[in-house]
Amino acid sequence: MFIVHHLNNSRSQRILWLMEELGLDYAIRFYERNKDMSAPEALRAVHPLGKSPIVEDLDSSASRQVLVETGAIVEHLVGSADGKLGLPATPREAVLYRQYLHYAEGSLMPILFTSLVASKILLLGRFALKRIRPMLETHLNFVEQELRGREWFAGTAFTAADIMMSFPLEAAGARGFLGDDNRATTDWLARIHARPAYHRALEKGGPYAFGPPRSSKETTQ
Ligand SMILES: N[C@@H](CCC(=O)N[C@@H](CS)C(=O)NCC(=O)O)C(=O)O
Repeated sequence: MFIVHHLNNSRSQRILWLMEELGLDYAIRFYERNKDMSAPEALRAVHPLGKSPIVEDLDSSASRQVLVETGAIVEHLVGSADGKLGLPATPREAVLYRQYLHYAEGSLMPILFTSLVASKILLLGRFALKRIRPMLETHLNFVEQELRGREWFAGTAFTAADIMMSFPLEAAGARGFLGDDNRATTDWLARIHARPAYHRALEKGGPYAFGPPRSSKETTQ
C-alpha cells in the first residue's frame, strides 16, 4: 500500500498515472499550490524538501519509507510491480529506457523551468531567454527526431520512460513550444493521452492544466 502526496498541476500526476498502469494499491493525499505556485507548508511535514511527488511505501522492508524524486519513485514502483513497464529485455532498448528515465528530470525539466523563470523577469529575463530558448529548441528537436524513429521512447513498447517524459512534454505543449515541426512529439502526446490508465489518474487527481482538454463532466468530479 502506498500514499501519494499529490500537488495539483504538478509532476505527481505522473505517479498517479503509473500507479494506475501498474494496478498498485494506493491512496492520495491532496495539496493545493500557494498563489505563487509554491507547495504548501504541509508538504514539509511529510518530507523536509516539501516538494511533490512524495510517496510513502507502507509495506517497505524498512517499515514505512518516504520516497522523493520522481525517477527514483518510478523505479521503486516498477520494482514493486515485478518490473512491469520497466527495463526492456533487449540491450538497445534498455539503454534508451534508462536514458529517458533520467533525461526527463536531469536535462529537459531544468531548461523548461529556467525558461519559465526567465520569462517572468523583466529586461534581464529577455536577455537570458535569448540564450535559453535555442537550448530548449535543441532539446525539443532532439526529442522530435527520436520519436520520428519509433513509437515509444524506449522502442516498440510503452514503458515507464514514457511516463517520465510526459510532464516536460505536456508542459512544453501547454506553453506553446510545440508546433508543426514537432508533429511526432504531439502524436506521441495523443498516444499517451489515449491510454485508459492516464484518464483514470486524471479523474482521481483532480485539476491538471497540462493534460488533454477535458469534458465538463470530468472536471467537475
Ligand atoms: N526533480 C524533482 C522536482 C520536484 C519538484 O520541484 N516538484 C514541484 C512540483 S512540479 C514542486 O513541488 N513545486 C513546488 C515548490 O517548489 O514549492 C522530482 O522530479 O521529484
